[in-house]
Amino acid sequence: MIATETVFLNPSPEHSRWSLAQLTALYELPFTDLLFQAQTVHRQHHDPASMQLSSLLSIKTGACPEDCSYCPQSSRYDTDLETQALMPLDQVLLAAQKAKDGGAQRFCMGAAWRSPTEKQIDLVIDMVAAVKDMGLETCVTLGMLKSGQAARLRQAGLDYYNHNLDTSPEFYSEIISTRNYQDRLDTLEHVRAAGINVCSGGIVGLGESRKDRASLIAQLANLDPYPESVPINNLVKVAGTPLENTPNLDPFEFVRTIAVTRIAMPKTVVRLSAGREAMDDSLQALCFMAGANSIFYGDKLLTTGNPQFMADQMLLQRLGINQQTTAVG
Ligand code: SAM
Ligand code: DTB
Ligand code: SF4
Repeated sequence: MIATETVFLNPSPEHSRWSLAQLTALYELPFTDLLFQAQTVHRQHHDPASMQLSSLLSIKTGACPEDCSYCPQSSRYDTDLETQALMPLDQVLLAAQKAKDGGAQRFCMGAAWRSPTEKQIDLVIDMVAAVKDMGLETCVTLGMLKSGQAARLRQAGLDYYNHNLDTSPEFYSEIISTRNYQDRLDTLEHVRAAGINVCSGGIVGLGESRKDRASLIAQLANLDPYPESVPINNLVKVAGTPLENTPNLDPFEFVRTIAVTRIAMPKTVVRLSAGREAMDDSLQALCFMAGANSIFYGDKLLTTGNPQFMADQMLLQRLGINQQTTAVG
């Protein structure tokens, strides 16, 4: 029997629930079988030659009270990071224009807050409205949100809110102690209820097990509906953070994570997020084969590096991949 016929778990209903056992079974398939399944699912829902491009800007940098052990922006770690108060609107708009001129479709603004105050939301609302007026899709990531704050952001025209579950519920307390898993789920619920598209994913290479990675994907895929956008970050090891010496994740395990994410959430846009600077072109191409159809585009993520804009242009051109043109309303 052909191996790919033995475990084809997704019957593609509108929303299927995924058990940990099913997702682990996918992870355990031979690599080529897993990629074949992921590519098959991918082609049922997406143009395989199309890539969504999002640019990032850190609008408030560092001095964060949270203790996420991967993050250079936590005030608890000595990471050589220059902190920066909330950026003025004109500087944000200059960066957004540069991103737009470079070809980005969405502009994501990130602030190192535990949760924003109403005053801070007022200032971010001005940014969202002005960036949207420029013809870009908007996304912000500001930490935990209350339901009224989500509603206000939606009214300002916000298209996406990014808030990651980061890892499995089982491994979570190894990584963060200052807020819990339920806090994260609550924020996602407020965002969903406000009518904002949900962008939520995770980070791998933290020292978690394969079971933890499968469990993270189960959490995301079993949200009803599942997120419209799922960023998969590979740990960027920053000196001074508790995880700076974590052993590298096997690159093929990273590709498997992309593939399982694609199969479990067929319609979502899977973003190959942090960690691309440490990946060569072939590994990125494998991630695209596995179902990643979005990247962060621009020379910087929030505080760490990302491939140069020209390098990405060349990579996409060599692979015959076009920039996605569809925009949300
Ligand atoms: N402070 C907000 C929050 O935590 O929701 C927003 C910004 S936070 C930097 C967004 C995400 O970036 C984190 O949830 C994590 O998945 C990812 N991230 C942060 N530091 C990273 C690192 N060193 N390597 C890879 N991903 C990272
Ligand atoms: C996401 O999942 N990854 C982005 C975005 N959402 C905000 C952030 C990556 C941060 C990487 C470390 C840094 O540059 O500070
Ligand atoms: Fe703060 Fe977000 Fe970094 Fe955690 S991930 S320390 S909440 S900026």
